[in-house]
Amino acid sequence: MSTSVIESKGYIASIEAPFIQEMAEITHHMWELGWDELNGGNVSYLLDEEEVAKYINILEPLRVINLTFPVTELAGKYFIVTGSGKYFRNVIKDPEANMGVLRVSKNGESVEVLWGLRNGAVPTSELASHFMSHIERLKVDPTHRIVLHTHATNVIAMTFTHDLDELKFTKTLWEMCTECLVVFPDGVSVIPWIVPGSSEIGRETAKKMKDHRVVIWPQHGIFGTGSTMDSTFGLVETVEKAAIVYNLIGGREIKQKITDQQLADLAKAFNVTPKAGILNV
Ligand code: 2HA
Ligand code: ZN
Repeated sequence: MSTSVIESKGYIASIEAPFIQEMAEITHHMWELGWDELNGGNVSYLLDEEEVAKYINILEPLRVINLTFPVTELAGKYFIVTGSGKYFRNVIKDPEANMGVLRVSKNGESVEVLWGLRNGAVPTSELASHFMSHIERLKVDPTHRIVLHTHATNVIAMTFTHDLDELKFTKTLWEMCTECLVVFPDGVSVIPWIVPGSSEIGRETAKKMKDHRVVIWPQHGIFGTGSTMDSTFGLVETVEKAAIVYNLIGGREIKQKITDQQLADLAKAFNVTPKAGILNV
């Protein structure tokens, strides 16, 4: 934290912060895809203190919001998050009203709002799932930064007609497009239907995050995680693409498909290890 930032308070307009721009762009893009109707979807992005301090006054929090689920593991960490009840459609028009930059308090029991969430807005209703997922992903991947939840249309549709066993679900997705196994060799996980916004769905999602980057919420949507906005969105986009193909095929007769041996050959060629228990080779 340089003194010039403290003394001058001459912050470069916060709105120009690359992390605010990235959030505004991705929410707009997902809204355009039709995935985030109304207030559907939420994104959280773990930020470096130095990066935040370049654009935002980190010394004078605007207010404090208590958490119903303590997250001591995240104490002192900075996030930009979408706001509860806010529409992805509106983020790009007014980032400061629809998103917020937060710092988790030292005891992990509250967050300080440093920027945004104007007019008393609060962080996403799925903050429990986001924070608990960040905790688990950081344990297995120190480069982890992003949790992205969206109502990807075809993934939702697929959870009506496909078996929800996650090994079977993963295998079908791998079979739908050749790139899938290479993009998510770790597969996707699926939790049971649970009331959204609850700590319970947060805990169940986070349990899966110990060994998956993608968690599907049946009849609701998808959680994707990653180190960058590009890789996280790309992962979700690839799962959704496979689900589109699955739904396009519908119940029609399949005349040929990628065999297990071909999937194994693909994994070898691209040097990835397919999640165990799926391929019969
Ligand atoms: O309203 O997507 O899961 C935001 C949501 C809840
Ligand atoms: Zn949702």
